Amino acid sequence: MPFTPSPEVAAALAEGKPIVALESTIISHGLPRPQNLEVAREVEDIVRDHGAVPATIAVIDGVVHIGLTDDQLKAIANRDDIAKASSRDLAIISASKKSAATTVAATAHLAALAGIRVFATGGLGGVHRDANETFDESADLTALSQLDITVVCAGVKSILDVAATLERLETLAIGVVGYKTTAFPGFYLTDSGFTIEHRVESATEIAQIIHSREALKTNKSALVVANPVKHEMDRKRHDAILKSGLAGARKAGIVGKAVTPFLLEHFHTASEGESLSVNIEIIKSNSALAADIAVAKQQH
Ligand code: PSU
Ligand code: MN
Repeated sequence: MPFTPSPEVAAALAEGKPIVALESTIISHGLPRPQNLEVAREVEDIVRDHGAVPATIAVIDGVVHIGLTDDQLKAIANRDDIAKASSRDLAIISASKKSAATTVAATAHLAALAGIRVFATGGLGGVHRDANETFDESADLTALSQLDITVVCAGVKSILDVAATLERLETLAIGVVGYKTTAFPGFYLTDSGFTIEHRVESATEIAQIIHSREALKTNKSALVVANPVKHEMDRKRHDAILKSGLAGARKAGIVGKAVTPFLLEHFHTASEGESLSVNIEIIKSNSALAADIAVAKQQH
């Protein structure tokens, strides 16, 4: 096997039990210490409480782990040598026996490799606001255009160009449904100002869509379930922090994969924790819904 499942995940794979993949970049590069470890543990418990098995994915000392022990979760949360790996980095990190947290792109790739079809994250990567100059578009989008997986997220991060990202999702044949909404969520904000065509009301309905994707063979690309956060950030504050963050990133010459962690960290500091608690609520709520979908999918 090209990966090492945790005992819990190995048993679930063997018995065909519902499993939810969880990404680790959020833990290493998206949330500050010590909350990152607390949240990583809580999210796994939420998945278990909803009847599914959590599979947090990461590469540690060259080994691809699908499902982490508590010591491995600690390593991802606290070690200083944890890189941020997208799909293109996986083989390089693994062959050189290094360690990395996995982005949405890399986590989705490894989850699909292990046969896990439901995945929870915070917010997807997408097209950055100045992409016409920088060409900065997250590899999350291209990865999801090639994988049979359902990703639960709070839309795309509000630091991005949401309109452009929605256009790219359409081009890449990545399906989008709104969970109890037709307003596309904006991560920290409940409504990004853009509409989605398809609204779903329940995990069962999403499970039916997953089966229909398989029957119609439109499952070569991912399905995005957009789940809006209930308690959004103060909008004025959000917009002001975003503006100063974008200017700060430009001034500091932040480029490439450092952009997203820089902006998230700026939000958490400048909002004095408001964005952090919204981010945590997002991850928890998405994990609960992903578990419900994984369970409903098994019952059909
Ligand atoms: N959602 C969060 N926090 C995060 C991320 C998502 O709430 O840190 C991460 C995901 O791993 C996603 C990555 O894949 O940000 C996108 O990074 P980039 O824009 O460099 O592709
Ligand atoms: Mn990027």
